[in-house]
Amino acid sequence: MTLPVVADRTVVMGIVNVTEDSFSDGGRWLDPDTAVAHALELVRLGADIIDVGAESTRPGATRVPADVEEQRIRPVIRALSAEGIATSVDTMRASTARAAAEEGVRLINDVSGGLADPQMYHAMAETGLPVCLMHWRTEAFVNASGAADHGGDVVRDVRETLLRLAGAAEEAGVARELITVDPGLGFAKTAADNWALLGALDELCAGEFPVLVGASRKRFLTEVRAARGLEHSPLDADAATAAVTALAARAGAWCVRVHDVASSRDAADVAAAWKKHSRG
Ligand code: PMM
Repeated sequence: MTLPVVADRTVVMGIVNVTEDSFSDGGRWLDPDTAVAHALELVRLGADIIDVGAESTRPGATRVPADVEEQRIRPVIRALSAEGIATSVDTMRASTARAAAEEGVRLINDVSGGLADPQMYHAMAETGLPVCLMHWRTEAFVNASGAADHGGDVVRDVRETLLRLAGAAEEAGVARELITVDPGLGFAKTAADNWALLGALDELCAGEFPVLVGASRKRFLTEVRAARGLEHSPLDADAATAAVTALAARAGAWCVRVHDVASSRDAADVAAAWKKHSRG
């Protein structure tokens, strides 16, 4: 299997959370048929790949049992694979990653960077699938609340930690060209941490591994409107998300993971056209 890429454009990953409690769309796509229909609509609007997750990491969330996670994920990935649609599985469990691989998934997206389950790197290697390793400095891998100590330099911490995680994955047998990384915006990070990471995205994207950016509807983006006294629910943050997509694309991000695919695909296309026509 090869890494999902689109020539000259940032890949747009559409989110389908088959969960009860994700922070912006919890419960809406819990029924497999509804989840599949939503995914098909995201593809129509321009998604290149659909990220299917069954476990929320919102503040206050608790872990979903492994069997429930697997039961939620299997029918959705199976149906999308049958339609020829590329999927990724958002999971911290090796067993769920293996189940998703059986259903034809094209990428394993682990927000724990392979640390939550000691079997994960082996599962990644065995499936031969591309992987995304996300930075999340935490002890428990339960929910993303709180702010971790990043040693006074969050960019350095993220860069060094991701290289270490990638090294561990490689050691377990994951091919280097199948490894992608993610700074983990909003995962035990303050708004200032998130902005510092976005401000350093050029630098992060110039590193050895393709970079995925997951800013969609996160709290630090809702704060842009809150600062002006406007409505600022997660759903109000899609324009800010699309702005991040355009800038992330410009910085060289491989992929953006978003809820509102239409606006981010527009942004990715604009960034691609801009780059194509830029002089020098
Ligand atoms: N964020 C969430 C879930 N999965 N995966 C990656 N690779 N990067 C992210 O930033 C990320 C993720 C939380 O957002 P959601 O609850 O809306 O899916």
